[in-house]
Amino acid sequence: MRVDVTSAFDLTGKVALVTGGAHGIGFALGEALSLAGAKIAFNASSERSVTKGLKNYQDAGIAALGYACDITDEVAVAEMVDTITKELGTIDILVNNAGIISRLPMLEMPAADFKRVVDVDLSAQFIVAKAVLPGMMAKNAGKIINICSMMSELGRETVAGYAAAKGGLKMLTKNICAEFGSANIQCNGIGPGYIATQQTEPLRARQKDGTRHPFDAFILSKTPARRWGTTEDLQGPTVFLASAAADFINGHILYVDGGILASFGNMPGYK
Ligand code: NAP
Ligand code: GCO
Repeated sequence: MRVDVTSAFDLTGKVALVTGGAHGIGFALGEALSLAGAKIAFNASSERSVTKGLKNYQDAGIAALGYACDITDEVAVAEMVDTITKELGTIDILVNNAGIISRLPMLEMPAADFKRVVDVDLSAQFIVAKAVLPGMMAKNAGKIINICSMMSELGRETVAGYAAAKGGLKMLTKNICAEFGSANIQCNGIGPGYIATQQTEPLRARQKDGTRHPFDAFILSKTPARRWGTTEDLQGPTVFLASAAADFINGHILYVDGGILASFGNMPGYK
């Protein structure tokens, strides 16, 4: 049977929830899913951020609905999902995007820091997925996309909690695949490379002497594309994984990284 490739990417009639969707990567993914036809519900950690996010969607001509809750709060998440279901319908697509990072040498990192990052970047993704799965099971269809990271595969100095969480998120993705694939629910991950957002601003910041943070040159040297990624680079891959075109893809982490994971870098001086 020939696949109608034009309609395979159409998300018309679908309800998508994007956590952390007020700005940054989450906003870009909500925008993309909306452009593919989905109705957008986005989450943010506060009403203030929801208000900012609503303006961002409005400026983009998108009629999104915003819901404030701390995604580590299981009761609040259940209430948010219930409200979205009543106002928009059963959630068909979940993008588990919200996340934080703490950058400190491990010996200086309080255990509370480590725990909070794991709580938000891993445990909360479990909480939100667990809240939306019953609705997906009732429809015998659903898409969960977990936003992973280079740190789902690699470590680096100062990000112990973040790497532990994102590594765990890769395995949670595979576990949801294993446990719910028979209910026609596909759970995959997107692993962005280094993307120019608020979260990575400190790694690109101008120094007192006018040069950029040394990390900027480091990342450009490690990225075969020789550039930082943009949030737009993540839009097509997300629509793809949220669509019927990816119905037989499950438990996969799609790295959108300009080639970082494929290369351990070139000799100094090589372009
Ligand atoms: P960002 O600009 O810092 O945005 C993070 C979002 O998460 C914010 O919207 C924030 O909500 C939300 N959030 C944080 N804690 C929350 C909580 N407890 N409850 C609800 N929402 C919460 O980061 P970003 O660069 O867009 O990154 C988004 C995702 O991509 C994160 O999971 C990050 O780890 C991942 N990622 C980023 C990169 C990169 O290079 N930027 C690369 C790979 C993966 P508020 O708006 O309310 O603050
Ligand atoms: C860092 C960065 C990275 C990116 C991203 C890379 O401090 O190394 O913040 O962790 O956010 O996760 O994929």
